[in-house]
Amino acid sequence: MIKGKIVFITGATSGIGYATAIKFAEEGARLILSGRREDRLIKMSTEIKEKYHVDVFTLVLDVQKRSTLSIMDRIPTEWQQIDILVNNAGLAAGMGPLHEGNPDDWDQMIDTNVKGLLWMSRAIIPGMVERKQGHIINIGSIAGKETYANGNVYCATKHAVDSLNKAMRIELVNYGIRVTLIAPGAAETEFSEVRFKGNKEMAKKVYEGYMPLQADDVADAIYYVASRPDHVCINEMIVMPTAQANTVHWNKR
Ligand code: NDP
Ligand code: 8X3
Repeated sequence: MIKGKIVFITGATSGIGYATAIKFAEEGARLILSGRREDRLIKMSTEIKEKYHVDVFTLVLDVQKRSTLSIMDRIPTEWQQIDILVNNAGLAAGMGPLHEGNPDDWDQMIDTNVKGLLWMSRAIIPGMVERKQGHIINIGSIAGKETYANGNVYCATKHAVDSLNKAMRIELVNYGIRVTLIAPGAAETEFSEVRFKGNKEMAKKVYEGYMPLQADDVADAIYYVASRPDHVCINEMIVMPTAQANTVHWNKR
């Protein structure tokens, strides 16, 4: 039962995070939505409140910042009992061989995908431990299960998410807290536009010749794992486009 639960989604301003916010709003959750783009947060908060009549609290948050560790100080008391944390904020920056890589891109991916997830988890999980209740849903990737050419550092960050997901489950099992990894394949969001630094042509090519996942498909998977009975934990879910067998084999027209 999701109605009334407090769900904290990072990276809610776009793609999978945005679709997840809508999905949980449809089911009556109370939403804490965060991201760096305040204008988007304000717009989506207004729309969600009007359309779904649920409570929304927004937080402008750059998860790269170590100050994320004190995020609870920015959350009003009535919002502090977080039931579900969706560690979704993430990105790929650039694509190319490691020996030609841009260290600024590496910093951004490591600081967002790995350290951001750590700051968030360190800040939110203690409350769940105290209450002996909660669900952490980490958004990994097929890139955390396999490594593909020119994806080196992005793949490494998602492998780290995979590993941290396992660590959390082991360390939280005694507290009745569920931990789930959602590992999607190619999903058509702003992901590739971000990866290729705003180059829309290159981004479009990633999704040509087959039907990629849509953000809603991944949001459905997130909602599915969150809405199982309390005694059921889906440890991991790999969600792929039917046309993508793995990071190498595709059925493209
Ligand atoms: P989008 O680019 O559409 O969305 C990414 C979200 O992350 C945005 O809301 C963005 O918000 C947020 N974000 C990025 N950096 C930061 C930051 N430093 N602090 C806070 N928020 C941040 O991509 P997706 O929806 O596709 O990506 C969501 C997650 O899914 C990522 O972790 C990605 O790695 C993963 N994923 C994506 C796949 C795909 O093919 N699309 C496949 C597998 C996994 P803002 O810019 O406002 O901060
Ligand atoms: C995003 C999917 O295959 O482009 O995590 O790395 S992929």
